[in-house]
Amino acid sequence: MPYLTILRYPDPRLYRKAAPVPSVDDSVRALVRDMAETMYAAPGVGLAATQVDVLKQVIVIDASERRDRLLTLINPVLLEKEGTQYCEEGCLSVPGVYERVERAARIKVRALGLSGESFELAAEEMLAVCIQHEMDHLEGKMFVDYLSRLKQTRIRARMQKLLRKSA
Ligand code: K2U
Ligand code: ZN
Repeated sequence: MPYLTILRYPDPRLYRKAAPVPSVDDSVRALVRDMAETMYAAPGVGLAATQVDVLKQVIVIDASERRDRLLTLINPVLLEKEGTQYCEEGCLSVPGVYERVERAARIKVRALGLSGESFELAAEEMLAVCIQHEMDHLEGKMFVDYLSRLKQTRIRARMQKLLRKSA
């Protein structure tokens, strides 16, 4: 399967909410495979299905050093969050933009894995940031939405200029 196309901010499709996956079947596993290939090639640390124009609650993440530990979260639910941390974030849908965002320091999530099994995961530091970032994507929320209006305006103009250049 060729790499999936990643939607670019401020594409309105990035602001849609993803629907729960009714059953983790082969089509969902094929989507995960294609998303993972697209994420590794970008390269990125995570990718949400919304970013590839698929409104399913599916996230792939690989925050490992050797890029060999793929984490798949299907229908993720945030169970607990604690503390705060500030981390410089980027987004494959907003290339070249890195800004500090406040996130919960520690989280616990419940999700389904590739076999449809339910699991719980406690995360902190970068993994917690990435999971919150990707779960926002499933809600149709972008990390730039946490920034000032002025910064959002400047980033929007920069992305539209980038789009005109590549057209
Ligand atoms: O959602 C995405 O576009 C993937 C992000 C995930 C991410 C967001 C914030 C912090 C870490 C990961 C991309 O991986 S953006 C590239 C990146 C990688 C590491 C750190 C910052 C940005
Ligand atoms: Zn993102």
